[in-house]
Amino acid sequence: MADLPHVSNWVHGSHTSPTSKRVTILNPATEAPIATIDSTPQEAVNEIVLSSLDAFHSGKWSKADSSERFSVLSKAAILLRSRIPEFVELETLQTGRPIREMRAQLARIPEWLEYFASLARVHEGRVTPFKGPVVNTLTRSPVGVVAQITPWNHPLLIATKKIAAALAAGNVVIVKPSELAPLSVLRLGALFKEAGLPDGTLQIICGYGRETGKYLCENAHLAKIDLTGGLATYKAIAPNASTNMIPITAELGGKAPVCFFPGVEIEDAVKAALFAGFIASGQTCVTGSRLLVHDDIYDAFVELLVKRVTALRVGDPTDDRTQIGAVINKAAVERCSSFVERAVQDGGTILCGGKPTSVDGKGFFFLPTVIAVAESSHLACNEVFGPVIAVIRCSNEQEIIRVANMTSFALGASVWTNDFTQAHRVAEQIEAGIVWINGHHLNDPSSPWGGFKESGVGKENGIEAYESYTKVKSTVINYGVKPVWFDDEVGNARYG
Ligand code: TXE
Repeated sequence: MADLPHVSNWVHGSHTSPTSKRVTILNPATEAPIATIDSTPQEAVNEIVLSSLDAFHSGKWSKADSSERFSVLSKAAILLRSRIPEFVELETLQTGRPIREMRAQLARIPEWLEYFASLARVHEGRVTPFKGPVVNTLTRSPVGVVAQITPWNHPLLIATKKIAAALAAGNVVIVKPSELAPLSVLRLGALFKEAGLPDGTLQIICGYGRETGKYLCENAHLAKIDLTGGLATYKAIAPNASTNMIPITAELGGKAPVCFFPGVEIEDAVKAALFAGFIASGQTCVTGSRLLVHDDIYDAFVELLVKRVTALRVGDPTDDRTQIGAVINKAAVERCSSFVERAVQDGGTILCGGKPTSVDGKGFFFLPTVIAVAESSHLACNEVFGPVIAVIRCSNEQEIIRVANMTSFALGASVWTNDFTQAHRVAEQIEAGIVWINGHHLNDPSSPWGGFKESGVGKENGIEAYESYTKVKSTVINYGVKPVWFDDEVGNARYG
Protein backbone atom coordinates (compact mmCIF):
# COMPACT_ATOMS: atom_id res chain seq x y z
CA MET A 1 0.00 0.00 0.00
CA ALA A 2 2.89 2.34 0.80
CA ASP A 3 4.02 2.12 -2.84
CA LEU A 4 0.70 3.20 -4.29
CA PRO A 5 0.99 6.30 -6.44
CA HIS A 6 -0.63 9.33 -4.83
CA VAL A 7 -2.25 11.95 -7.05
CA SER A 8 -2.85 15.15 -5.15
CA ASN A 9 -5.19 18.05 -5.89
CA TRP A 10 -4.49 20.37 -8.81
CA VAL A 11 -4.63 23.96 -7.57
CA HIS A 12 -3.19 27.15 -9.09
CA GLY A 13 -1.39 25.34 -11.84
CA SER A 14 0.32 22.50 -9.98
CA HIS A 15 -0.23 19.47 -7.81
CA THR A 16 -0.35 20.53 -4.15
CA SER A 17 1.28 18.78 -1.20
CA PRO A 18 -0.73 15.68 -0.31
CA THR A 19 -3.30 15.99 2.46
CA SER A 20 -2.76 13.90 5.56
CA LYS A 21 -6.01 11.96 5.11
CA ARG A 22 -6.31 10.07 1.80
CA VAL A 23 -8.80 8.04 -0.21
CA THR A 24 -7.80 4.77 -1.87
CA ILE A 25 -8.98 4.07 -5.40
CA LEU A 26 -9.74 0.45 -6.33
CA ASN A 27 -9.81 -1.26 -9.71
CA PRO A 28 -13.40 -2.61 -9.69
CA ALA A 29 -12.44 -5.53 -11.91
CA THR A 30 -9.72 -6.87 -9.61
CA GLU A 31 -10.46 -5.14 -6.28
CA ALA A 32 -6.77 -4.11 -6.24
CA PRO A 33 -5.89 -0.63 -4.96
CA ILE A 34 -4.43 1.46 -7.78
CA ALA A 35 -3.78 4.90 -6.29
CA THR A 36 -4.59 7.27 -3.49
CA ILE A 37 -6.01 10.78 -3.73
CA ASP A 38 -6.41 13.68 -1.33
CA SER A 39 -9.27 14.01 1.10
CA THR A 40 -9.50 17.79 1.17
CA PRO A 41 -10.54 19.24 4.54
CA GLN A 42 -12.92 22.17 4.97
CA GLU A 43 -10.30 24.88 5.66
CA ALA A 44 -8.42 23.93 2.49
CA VAL A 45 -11.64 23.94 0.45
CA ASN A 46 -12.53 27.40 1.73
CA GLU A 47 -9.05 28.74 0.98
CA ILE A 48 -9.21 27.36 -2.55
CA VAL A 49 -12.60 29.00 -3.13
CA LEU A 50 -11.28 32.38 -1.92
CA SER A 51 -8.14 32.21 -4.02
CA SER A 52 -10.26 31.11 -7.00
CA LEU A 53 -12.32 34.23 -6.47
CA ASP A 54 -9.12 36.29 -6.67
CA ALA A 55 -8.23 34.47 -9.89
CA PHE A 56 -11.66 35.34 -11.27
CA HIS A 57 -11.36 39.02 -10.32
CA SER A 58 -7.86 39.23 -11.78
CA GLY A 59 -9.63 39.13 -15.15
CA LYS A 60 -6.89 36.98 -16.70
CA TRP A 61 -9.52 34.59 -17.98
CA SER A 62 -12.84 36.23 -17.14
CA LYS A 63 -11.96 39.27 -19.22
CA ALA A 64 -9.84 37.50 -21.83
CA ASP A 65 -10.89 38.04 -25.45
CA SER A 66 -13.17 35.38 -26.78
CA SER A 67 -10.50 34.61 -29.39
CA GLU A 68 -8.12 33.69 -26.57
CA ARG A 69 -10.65 31.37 -24.94
CA PHE A 70 -11.22 29.84 -28.35
CA SER A 71 -7.54 29.22 -28.83
CA VAL A 72 -6.90 27.69 -25.36
CA LEU A 73 -9.88 25.33 -25.58
CA SER A 74 -8.97 24.37 -29.15
CA LYS A 75 -5.43 23.58 -28.08
CA ALA A 76 -6.78 21.50 -25.16
CA ALA A 77 -8.83 19.52 -27.70
CA ILE A 78 -5.73 18.83 -29.79
CA LEU A 79 -3.75 17.74 -26.73
CA LEU A 80 -6.53 15.49 -25.47
CA ARG A 81 -6.96 13.88 -28.89
CA SER A 82 -3.25 13.08 -29.00
CA ARG A 83 -3.44 11.39 -25.58
CA ILE A 84 -6.58 9.32 -25.93
CA PRO A 85 -4.84 5.92 -25.54
CA GLU A 86 -3.38 6.81 -22.12
CA PHE A 87 -6.73 8.18 -20.92
CA VAL A 88 -8.54 5.06 -22.23
CA GLU A 89 -6.25 2.85 -20.21
CA LEU A 90 -6.76 4.87 -17.06
CA GLU A 91 -10.52 5.11 -17.50
CA THR A 92 -10.79 1.33 -17.96
CA LEU A 93 -8.65 0.73 -14.91
CA GLN A 94 -10.63 2.95 -12.55
CA THR A 95 -14.19 2.28 -13.80
CA GLY A 96 -14.00 -1.42 -14.79
CA ARG A 97 -15.75 -0.56 -18.07
CA PRO A 98 -14.76 -2.54 -21.18
CA ILE A 99 -11.86 -1.00 -23.07
CA ARG A 100 -13.76 -1.09 -26.35
CA GLU A 101 -16.45 1.16 -24.83
CA MET A 102 -13.89 3.55 -23.41
CA ARG A 103 -12.11 3.83 -26.78
CA ALA A 104 -15.36 4.71 -28.49
CA GLN A 105 -16.41 7.21 -25.83
CA LEU A 106 -13.10 8.95 -25.26
CA ALA A 107 -12.42 9.41 -28.97
CA ARG A 108 -15.35 11.82 -29.01
CA ILE A 109 -14.56 13.88 -25.91
CA PRO A 110 -12.35 16.46 -27.71
CA GLU A 111 -15.48 17.42 -29.66
CA TRP A 112 -16.85 19.04 -26.49
CA LEU A 113 -13.80 21.25 -26.21
CA GLU A 114 -14.01 22.15 -29.91
CA TYR A 115 -17.71 22.91 -29.72
CA PHE A 116 -17.48 25.19 -26.69
CA ALA A 117 -14.30 26.83 -28.08
CA SER A 118 -16.31 27.70 -31.18
CA LEU A 119 -19.25 28.90 -29.14
CA ALA A 120 -17.00 31.21 -27.13
CA ARG A 121 -15.86 32.74 -30.43
CA VAL A 122 -19.20 33.09 -32.19
CA HIS A 123 -21.79 33.56 -29.47
CA GLU A 124 -23.45 36.96 -29.86
CA GLY A 125 -25.46 39.28 -27.66
CA ARG A 126 -28.89 40.58 -28.67
CA VAL A 127 -30.69 43.84 -29.16
CA THR A 128 -34.23 43.53 -27.87
CA PRO A 129 -37.37 45.32 -29.09
CA PHE A 130 -38.01 48.35 -26.89
CA LYS A 131 -40.68 51.04 -26.89
CA GLY A 132 -39.50 54.39 -28.28
CA PRO A 133 -36.11 55.48 -29.59
CA VAL A 134 -34.31 53.25 -27.18
CA VAL A 135 -31.83 50.45 -27.78
CA ASN A 136 -31.46 47.66 -25.27
CA THR A 137 -28.32 45.57 -25.67
CA LEU A 138 -28.13 42.27 -23.86
CA THR A 139 -24.62 41.23 -22.97
CA ARG A 140 -23.41 38.16 -21.16
CA SER A 141 -20.54 37.86 -18.72
CA PRO A 142 -19.17 34.93 -16.72
CA VAL A 143 -20.88 34.22 -13.40
CA GLY A 144 -17.77 33.75 -11.24
CA VAL A 145 -16.37 30.72 -9.42
CA VAL A 146 -18.36 27.61 -10.23
CA ALA A 147 -18.32 24.19 -8.54
CA GLN A 148 -18.69 21.06 -10.62
CA ILE A 149 -19.48 17.84 -8.81
CA THR A 150 -18.89 14.95 -11.17
CA PRO A 151 -19.57 11.18 -11.03
CA TRP A 152 -17.66 7.97 -11.70
CA ASN A 153 -19.64 6.40 -14.53
CA HIS A 154 -18.27 8.57 -17.39
CA PRO A 155 -15.59 10.42 -15.39
CA LEU A 156 -13.76 12.16 -18.21
CA LEU A 157 -16.72 12.81 -20.50
CA ILE A 158 -18.91 14.40 -17.86
CA ALA A 159 -16.14 16.51 -16.34
CA THR A 160 -14.92 17.69 -19.75
CA LYS A 161 -18.33 18.73 -20.96
CA LYS A 162 -18.97 20.78 -17.84
CA ILE A 163 -15.45 22.27 -17.74
CA ALA A 164 -15.57 23.20 -21.45
CA ALA A 165 -18.88 25.06 -21.14
CA ALA A 166 -17.82 26.94 -18.01
CA LEU A 167 -14.37 27.92 -19.26
CA ALA A 168 -15.71 28.98 -22.66
CA ALA A 169 -17.96 31.44 -20.86
CA GLY A 170 -15.02 32.84 -18.84
CA ASN A 171 -15.56 31.32 -15.41
CA VAL A 172 -13.14 29.93 -12.86
CA VAL A 173 -13.92 26.24 -12.27
CA ILE A 174 -13.48 24.05 -9.21
CA VAL A 175 -14.12 20.39 -10.06
CA LYS A 176 -14.73 17.78 -7.35
CA PRO A 177 -14.56 14.45 -9.19
CA SER A 178 -16.01 11.28 -7.73
CA GLU A 179 -13.88 9.68 -5.04
CA LEU A 180 -14.46 6.37 -6.84
CA ALA A 181 -12.86 7.31 -10.20
CA PRO A 182 -11.07 10.68 -10.12
CA LEU A 183 -7.78 9.83 -11.84
CA SER A 184 -8.53 10.82 -15.45
CA VAL A 185 -10.05 14.13 -14.35
CA LEU A 186 -6.97 14.90 -12.26
CA ARG A 187 -4.90 14.67 -15.45
CA LEU A 188 -6.86 17.48 -17.06
CA GLY A 189 -5.15 20.11 -14.90
CA ALA A 190 -1.75 19.74 -16.55
CA LEU A 191 -3.33 19.34 -19.96
CA PHE A 192 -5.17 22.68 -19.72
CA LYS A 193 -2.05 24.36 -18.38
CA GLU A 194 -0.13 23.14 -21.42
CA ALA A 195 -2.93 24.51 -23.59
CA GLY A 196 -2.32 27.96 -22.10
CA LEU A 197 -5.04 28.25 -19.44
CA PRO A 198 -3.92 30.74 -16.76
CA ASP A 199 -3.04 29.14 -13.41
CA GLY A 200 -5.90 29.20 -10.93
CA THR A 201 -8.62 29.03 -13.60
CA LEU A 202 -9.19 25.28 -13.27
CA GLN A 203 -8.84 23.71 -9.81
CA ILE A 204 -9.40 20.00 -9.23
CA ILE A 205 -9.97 18.98 -5.63
CA CYS A 206 -10.65 15.51 -4.30
CA GLY A 207 -12.31 13.78 -1.39
CA TYR A 208 -15.53 12.12 -0.35
CA GLY A 209 -18.79 13.73 -1.40
CA ARG A 210 -20.13 13.84 2.15
CA GLU A 211 -17.00 15.76 3.21
CA THR A 212 -15.08 17.66 0.51
CA GLY A 213 -18.09 17.85 -1.83
CA LYS A 214 -20.30 19.09 0.97
CA TYR A 215 -17.77 21.71 2.15
CA LEU A 216 -17.45 23.01 -1.40
CA CYS A 217 -21.18 23.23 -2.06
CA GLU A 218 -21.78 24.98 1.29
CA ASN A 219 -19.43 27.81 0.35
CA ALA A 220 -21.40 31.01 -0.18
CA HIS A 221 -18.84 32.49 -2.62
CA LEU A 222 -19.80 30.14 -5.42
CA ALA A 223 -21.76 31.55 -8.34
CA LYS A 224 -23.13 28.22 -9.59
CA ILE A 225 -23.13 24.50 -8.81
CA ASP A 226 -23.27 21.92 -11.59
CA LEU A 227 -23.91 18.38 -10.32
CA THR A 228 -24.13 15.02 -12.01
CA GLY A 229 -25.04 12.48 -9.38
CA GLY A 230 -27.89 11.11 -7.32
CA LEU A 231 -31.14 12.73 -6.22
CA ALA A 232 -30.03 12.35 -2.59
CA THR A 233 -26.94 14.44 -3.34
CA TYR A 234 -29.04 17.11 -5.02
CA LYS A 235 -31.33 17.19 -1.98
CA ALA A 236 -28.32 17.43 0.34
CA ILE A 237 -26.81 20.45 -1.43
CA ALA A 238 -29.93 22.29 -2.57
CA PRO A 239 -31.06 23.86 0.76
CA ASN A 240 -27.74 25.62 1.37
CA ALA A 241 -27.38 26.62 -2.24
CA SER A 242 -30.87 28.06 -2.13
CA THR A 243 -30.09 30.06 1.04
CA ASN A 244 -26.91 31.35 -0.62
CA MET A 245 -28.86 32.07 -3.85
CA ILE A 246 -26.59 29.79 -5.87
CA PRO A 247 -28.27 28.26 -8.95
CA ILE A 248 -27.85 24.52 -9.54
CA THR A 249 -27.78 22.53 -12.74
CA ALA A 250 -28.49 18.92 -11.81
CA GLU A 251 -28.24 15.85 -14.01
CA LEU A 252 -29.58 13.03 -11.86
CA GLY A 253 -31.02 9.57 -12.33
CA GLY A 254 -33.32 8.02 -14.90
CA LYS A 255 -35.45 5.00 -15.80
CA ALA A 256 -35.43 5.32 -19.57
CA PRO A 257 -38.22 3.50 -21.40
CA VAL A 258 -37.28 1.81 -24.67
CA CYS A 259 -40.49 1.44 -26.65
CA PHE A 260 -40.79 -1.23 -29.33
CA PHE A 261 -43.64 -1.25 -31.83
CA PRO A 262 -44.78 -3.86 -34.37
CA GLY A 263 -43.00 -3.69 -37.71
CA VAL A 264 -39.47 -3.27 -36.34
CA GLU A 265 -37.05 -6.05 -37.25
CA ILE A 266 -36.81 -8.23 -34.14
CA GLU A 267 -33.09 -8.70 -34.70
CA ASP A 268 -32.55 -4.91 -34.76
CA ALA A 269 -34.84 -4.34 -31.80
CA VAL A 270 -32.84 -6.80 -29.71
CA LYS A 271 -29.56 -5.15 -30.72
CA ALA A 272 -31.05 -1.82 -29.70
CA ALA A 273 -32.11 -3.22 -26.33
CA LEU A 274 -28.64 -4.65 -25.66
CA PHE A 275 -26.98 -1.33 -26.38
CA ALA A 276 -29.53 0.73 -24.45
CA GLY A 277 -29.60 -1.59 -21.46
CA PHE A 278 -26.08 -2.82 -21.00
CA ILE A 279 -23.62 -0.16 -22.09
CA ALA A 280 -21.50 0.74 -19.05
CA SER A 281 -23.11 -2.28 -17.34
CA GLY A 282 -26.29 -0.25 -17.12
CA GLN A 283 -24.58 2.48 -15.12
CA THR A 284 -25.68 5.50 -17.10
CA CYS A 285 -28.42 7.98 -16.45
CA VAL A 286 -30.12 7.04 -19.74
CA THR A 287 -29.79 3.26 -19.41
CA GLY A 288 -32.71 1.71 -21.27
CA SER A 289 -33.80 -0.10 -18.17
CA ARG A 290 -37.48 -0.54 -19.09
CA LEU A 291 -38.21 -2.36 -22.33
CA LEU A 292 -41.84 -1.63 -23.19
CA VAL A 293 -42.74 -4.15 -25.86
CA HIS A 294 -45.94 -4.25 -27.90
CA ASP A 295 -47.89 -7.45 -27.44
CA ASP A 296 -47.69 -8.33 -31.17
CA ILE A 297 -43.90 -8.74 -31.04
CA TYR A 298 -43.34 -9.49 -27.34
CA ASP A 299 -42.81 -13.26 -27.52
CA ALA A 300 -40.41 -13.22 -30.48
CA PHE A 301 -38.54 -10.26 -29.01
CA VAL A 302 -38.11 -11.77 -25.56
CA GLU A 303 -37.00 -15.15 -26.93
CA LEU A 304 -34.20 -13.59 -28.97
CA LEU A 305 -33.32 -11.05 -26.27
CA VAL A 306 -32.69 -13.77 -23.69
CA LYS A 307 -30.54 -15.71 -26.16
CA ARG A 308 -28.42 -12.66 -26.91
CA VAL A 309 -28.09 -11.42 -23.32
CA THR A 310 -27.00 -14.86 -22.16
CA ALA A 311 -24.31 -14.84 -24.85
CA LEU A 312 -22.81 -11.47 -23.81
CA ARG A 313 -19.15 -11.83 -22.85
CA VAL A 314 -18.66 -10.73 -19.25
CA GLY A 315 -15.05 -10.43 -18.18
CA ASP A 316 -11.77 -8.61 -17.91
CA PRO A 317 -12.42 -5.03 -19.06
CA THR A 318 -8.93 -4.74 -20.58
CA ASP A 319 -9.70 -7.61 -22.97
CA ASP A 320 -10.86 -6.28 -26.35
CA ARG A 321 -13.51 -8.99 -26.62
CA THR A 322 -15.22 -8.16 -23.31
CA GLN A 323 -18.70 -6.69 -23.70
CA ILE A 324 -19.73 -6.41 -20.04
CA GLY A 325 -17.19 -5.21 -17.50
CA ALA A 326 -17.43 -4.67 -13.78
CA VAL A 327 -19.82 -2.46 -11.85
CA ILE A 328 -18.22 0.28 -9.80
CA ASN A 329 -18.02 -1.32 -6.33
CA LYS A 330 -19.31 -3.93 -3.93
CA ALA A 331 -22.28 -1.76 -2.98
CA ALA A 332 -23.35 -1.75 -6.64
CA VAL A 333 -23.30 -5.56 -6.74
CA GLU A 334 -25.39 -5.68 -3.57
CA ARG A 335 -27.80 -3.15 -4.99
CA CYS A 336 -28.30 -5.27 -8.12
CA SER A 337 -28.91 -8.37 -5.97
CA SER A 338 -31.47 -6.62 -3.82
CA PHE A 339 -33.35 -5.35 -6.89
CA VAL A 340 -33.48 -8.90 -8.27
CA GLU A 341 -34.74 -10.25 -4.95
CA ARG A 342 -37.43 -7.59 -4.72
CA ALA A 343 -38.49 -8.13 -8.36
CA VAL A 344 -39.05 -11.82 -7.64
CA GLN A 345 -41.04 -10.99 -4.48
CA ASP A 346 -43.17 -8.69 -6.66
CA GLY A 347 -44.01 -11.64 -8.93
CA GLY A 348 -41.37 -10.96 -11.61
CA THR A 349 -39.76 -13.76 -13.65
CA ILE A 350 -36.00 -13.84 -14.06
CA LEU A 351 -35.41 -14.58 -17.75
CA CYS A 352 -31.62 -14.59 -17.53
CA GLY A 353 -28.77 -13.58 -15.20
CA GLY A 354 -29.84 -12.49 -11.76
CA LYS A 355 -26.69 -12.99 -9.75
CA PRO A 356 -23.17 -11.69 -9.06
CA THR A 357 -20.19 -13.20 -10.80
CA SER A 358 -16.42 -12.69 -10.81
CA VAL A 359 -13.30 -13.05 -12.93
CA ASP A 360 -10.72 -15.40 -11.42
CA GLY A 361 -12.64 -15.12 -8.15
CA LYS A 362 -12.25 -11.34 -8.00
CA GLY A 363 -14.01 -8.17 -9.00
CA PHE A 364 -17.42 -6.52 -8.73
CA PHE A 365 -19.38 -8.16 -11.53
CA PHE A 366 -23.08 -8.83 -12.02
CA LEU A 367 -24.50 -10.99 -14.79
CA PRO A 368 -26.56 -9.09 -17.36
CA THR A 369 -30.10 -9.67 -16.21
CA VAL A 370 -33.55 -9.43 -17.75
CA ILE A 371 -36.66 -9.75 -15.61
CA ALA A 372 -40.25 -9.77 -16.87
CA VAL A 373 -42.26 -7.59 -14.48
CA ALA A 374 -45.53 -5.74 -14.08
CA GLU A 375 -45.56 -2.05 -15.03
CA SER A 376 -45.86 -0.77 -11.46
CA SER A 377 -43.42 -3.17 -9.79
CA HIS A 378 -40.44 -1.88 -7.82
CA LEU A 379 -37.99 -2.79 -10.60
CA ALA A 380 -40.13 -1.07 -13.24
CA CYS A 381 -40.21 2.23 -11.34
CA ASN A 382 -36.84 2.57 -9.58
CA GLU A 383 -33.34 3.09 -10.89
CA VAL A 384 -30.93 0.16 -10.44
CA PHE A 385 -27.87 1.77 -12.02
CA GLY A 386 -26.59 -1.68 -12.95
CA PRO A 387 -27.12 -4.41 -15.57
CA VAL A 388 -30.62 -5.41 -14.43
CA ILE A 389 -33.38 -4.50 -16.84
CA ALA A 390 -37.12 -4.89 -16.80
CA VAL A 391 -39.22 -6.07 -19.73
CA ILE A 392 -42.90 -5.18 -19.74
CA ARG A 393 -45.60 -6.42 -22.11
CA CYS A 394 -47.90 -3.64 -23.33
CA SER A 395 -51.07 -4.15 -25.33
CA ASN A 396 -51.16 -1.01 -27.47
CA GLU A 397 -49.59 2.37 -28.26
CA GLN A 398 -51.52 4.26 -25.60
CA GLU A 399 -50.45 1.77 -22.97
CA ILE A 400 -46.80 2.12 -23.97
CA ILE A 401 -47.03 5.90 -23.65
CA ARG A 402 -48.81 5.67 -20.30
CA VAL A 403 -46.25 3.24 -18.87
CA ALA A 404 -43.35 5.27 -20.30
CA ASN A 405 -44.58 8.28 -18.32
CA MET A 406 -45.39 6.56 -15.04
CA THR A 407 -42.09 6.88 -13.16
CA SER A 408 -40.80 9.89 -11.25
CA PHE A 409 -37.91 10.19 -13.73
CA ALA A 410 -37.94 11.89 -17.13
CA LEU A 411 -34.50 11.99 -18.67
CA GLY A 412 -34.09 9.75 -21.74
CA ALA A 413 -36.50 7.62 -23.77
CA SER A 414 -36.41 5.88 -27.12
CA VAL A 415 -39.06 4.93 -29.63
CA TRP A 416 -38.45 2.16 -32.15
CA THR A 417 -40.89 2.04 -35.06
CA ASN A 418 -40.98 2.12 -38.85
CA ASP A 419 -44.12 4.23 -38.87
CA PHE A 420 -42.97 7.84 -38.91
CA THR A 421 -46.32 9.28 -37.89
CA GLN A 422 -46.33 6.95 -34.91
CA ALA A 423 -42.74 7.95 -34.11
CA HIS A 424 -43.68 11.62 -33.86
CA ARG A 425 -47.01 10.97 -32.14
CA VAL A 426 -45.37 8.88 -29.43
CA ALA A 427 -42.27 11.07 -29.02
CA GLU A 428 -44.49 14.11 -28.52
CA GLN A 429 -46.38 12.46 -25.68
CA ILE A 430 -43.42 11.03 -23.79
CA GLU A 431 -42.22 13.15 -20.90
CA ALA A 432 -38.44 13.18 -21.14
CA GLY A 433 -35.67 15.69 -21.70
CA ILE A 434 -34.35 13.61 -24.60
CA VAL A 435 -36.40 11.31 -26.85
CA TRP A 436 -34.56 9.31 -29.48
CA ILE A 437 -36.38 7.86 -32.45
CA ASN A 438 -34.76 4.68 -33.75
CA GLY A 439 -31.68 5.34 -31.64
CA HIS A 440 -30.64 5.41 -28.01
CA HIS A 441 -27.99 7.34 -26.07
CA LEU A 442 -27.07 9.44 -29.13
CA ASN A 443 -25.14 12.43 -27.84
CA ASP A 444 -23.57 15.51 -29.37
CA PRO A 445 -21.99 18.57 -27.73
CA SER A 446 -24.60 20.77 -29.41
CA SER A 447 -27.60 18.76 -28.23
CA PRO A 448 -29.00 19.85 -24.82
CA TRP A 449 -28.89 17.03 -22.28
CA GLY A 450 -30.92 17.02 -19.08
CA GLY A 451 -34.18 15.78 -17.69
CA PHE A 452 -37.46 16.77 -16.10
CA LYS A 453 -39.14 15.69 -12.85
CA GLU A 454 -36.70 13.93 -10.48
CA SER A 455 -34.13 13.55 -13.27
CA GLY A 456 -32.89 17.07 -12.70
CA VAL A 457 -32.93 20.72 -13.62
CA GLY A 458 -31.12 22.61 -16.37
CA LYS A 459 -29.09 21.28 -19.27
CA GLU A 460 -25.60 20.19 -20.15
CA ASN A 461 -24.40 20.63 -23.77
CA GLY A 462 -25.39 23.20 -26.30
CA ILE A 463 -26.03 26.90 -26.15
CA GLU A 464 -28.23 26.25 -23.10
CA ALA A 465 -25.25 25.01 -21.05
CA TYR A 466 -23.02 27.86 -22.21
CA GLU A 467 -25.64 30.47 -21.35
CA SER A 468 -26.26 28.90 -17.94
CA TYR A 469 -22.67 29.81 -17.14
CA THR A 470 -23.29 33.49 -17.93
CA LYS A 471 -25.24 36.34 -16.42
CA VAL A 472 -27.23 38.66 -18.64
CA LYS A 473 -27.16 42.42 -18.46
CA SER A 474 -29.54 44.84 -20.19
CA THR A 475 -27.93 48.14 -21.15
CA VAL A 476 -30.76 50.49 -22.05
CA ILE A 477 -29.70 53.44 -24.21
CA ASN A 478 -31.98 56.39 -24.75
CA TYR A 479 -31.12 58.04 -28.05
CA GLY A 480 -34.08 60.33 -28.46
CA VAL A 481 -36.73 60.07 -25.80
CA LYS A 482 -37.15 63.32 -23.94
CA PRO A 483 -36.81 62.30 -20.33
CA VAL A 484 -39.87 62.92 -18.16
CA TRP A 485 -38.53 64.39 -14.99
CA PHE A 486 -39.99 63.62 -11.63
CA ASP A 487 -41.24 67.16 -11.11
CA ASP A 488 -42.71 67.65 -14.64
CA GLU A 489 -46.36 68.53 -14.85
CA VAL A 490 -47.29 65.22 -16.49
CA GLY A 491 -46.46 63.68 -13.21
CA ASN A 492 -44.54 60.61 -12.42
CA ALA A 493 -44.84 59.06 -15.90
CA ARG A 494 -42.58 56.20 -16.80
CA TYR A 495 -41.90 54.31 -19.96
CA GLY A 496 -43.44 51.04 -18.94
O1 TXE B 1 -23.79 9.28 -6.66
P1 TXE B 1 -23.37 10.52 -5.80
P2 TXE B 1 -23.51 7.74 -6.37
C1 TXE B 1 -27.30 8.38 -9.63
C2 TXE B 1 -27.73 6.95 -9.78
C3 TXE B 1 -26.98 6.23 -8.72
C4 TXE B 1 -27.07 7.26 -7.61
C5 TXE B 1 -26.02 7.15 -6.56
O2 TXE B 1 -29.10 6.89 -9.51
O3 TXE B 1 -27.58 5.04 -8.31
O4 TXE B 1 -26.92 8.48 -8.29
O5 TXE B 1 -24.73 7.12 -7.15
C6 TXE B 1 -20.57 13.78 -4.84
N1 TXE B 1 -22.27 17.16 -1.34
N2 TXE B 1 -26.20 8.76 -10.47
O6 TXE B 1 -23.65 7.38 -4.95
O7 TXE B 1 -23.07 10.12 -4.41
C7 TXE B 1 -19.74 12.53 -4.97
O8 TXE B 1 -18.54 12.63 -4.24
C8 TXE B 1 -21.53 17.36 -2.46
C9 TXE B 1 -26.56 9.30 -11.73
O9 TXE B 1 -22.24 7.40 -6.98
O10 TXE B 1 -24.39 11.56 -6.06
C10 TXE B 1 -19.54 12.49 -6.48
O11 TXE B 1 -18.50 13.38 -6.85
N3 TXE B 1 -21.15 16.36 -3.27
C11 TXE B 1 -25.44 9.79 -12.48
C12 TXE B 1 -20.88 12.99 -7.01
O12 TXE B 1 -21.49 13.68 -5.92
C13 TXE B 1 -21.54 15.12 -2.97
C14 TXE B 1 -24.08 9.46 -12.15
C15 TXE B 1 -21.83 11.88 -7.48
O13 TXE B 1 -21.97 10.93 -6.45
C16 TXE B 1 -22.31 14.85 -1.83
C17 TXE B 1 -23.88 8.95 -10.82
C18 TXE B 1 -22.67 15.94 -0.99
N4 TXE B 1 -23.41 15.77 0.12
C19 TXE B 1 -24.93 8.60 -10.04
N5 TXE B 1 -22.56 13.52 -1.79
C20 TXE B 1 -25.69 10.25 -13.86
N6 TXE B 1 -26.66 11.13 -14.03
O14 TXE B 1 -24.99 9.84 -14.78
C21 TXE B 1 -21.96 12.98 -2.87
N7 TXE B 1 -21.33 13.93 -3.58
